[in-house]
Amino acid sequence: MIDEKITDTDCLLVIDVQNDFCAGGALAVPDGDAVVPVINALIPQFQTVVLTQDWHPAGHSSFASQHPGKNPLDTVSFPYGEQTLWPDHCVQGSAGAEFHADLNVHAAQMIVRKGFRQPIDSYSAFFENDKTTATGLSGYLKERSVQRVFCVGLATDFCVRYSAEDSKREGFDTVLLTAGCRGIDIEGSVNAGLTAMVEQGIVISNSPA
Ligand code: VGL
Ligand code: ZN
Repeated sequence: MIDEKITDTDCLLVIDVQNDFCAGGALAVPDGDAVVPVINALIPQFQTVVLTQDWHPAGHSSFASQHPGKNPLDTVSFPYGEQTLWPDHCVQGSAGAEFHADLNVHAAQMIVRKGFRQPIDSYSAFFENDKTTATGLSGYLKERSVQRVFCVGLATDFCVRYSAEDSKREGFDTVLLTAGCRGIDIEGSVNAGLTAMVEQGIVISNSPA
C-alpha cells in the first residue's frame, strides 16, 4: 500500500504502458516492464483510473525517419519549439501501440490517445507539445470531481513528467509514484525532471505499491 491515503477524489493516471516502450519495443525504456505489476497493484485502490496511449500516424513528424540526415534523439526546431526526434513508435493500430499484455486495462474508465496530429507531438496527457491543444482530460477529471492525480508509467522524464506538470498547472494536487515509473534518461533527464517537478510542487513519493 502506498503511504498516501487514497480517497474517491483521487485518480490514477497511467501513462503510455505500451509495447513499444517495453522490452523489445521500438523505444524501449530500460526496465520498463517492471512498472506493470506495480501499476496492477495500484489500480484496485482507485475509483478513477485513466490510461494514456501514445498514438501516432505512420510518418509522424516526431519520427527521425521523416527528417533526412537526422537520427533518433537529435532535436529539430518546430513551430512550437525544440522537438526531440524518436524512432518510429506507437503507430496507430500496430502491435507496438498496444498496451502491455499484462496491464490490467479493463479496470480503466477512460483511455486518452495523444500524438495523433501529424505536425504536433504530445508528451502530456493534458496538452500537446504546442502547450495549447487540449486532449480533454482536464475537463474529464474536473467533471468527475477529481482533486488529486497520481502519475505512473513511461517514461518518467518525458510523458510522465509533462503529464504531472500539466496536472499540477491545471489545479490538481499531483503525486508521482516512482515505483510505478521508469525513465529513458538522456544525459541526466530523469534527475533533472524530478528536480523540476519538485520545484513545481509535485510530490515525489517513493512508497511501494
Ligand atoms: C514518449 C517519447 C516519444 C513517452 C512518447 O511516452 O515518454 N517519449 N513518445
Ligand atoms: Zn511518441
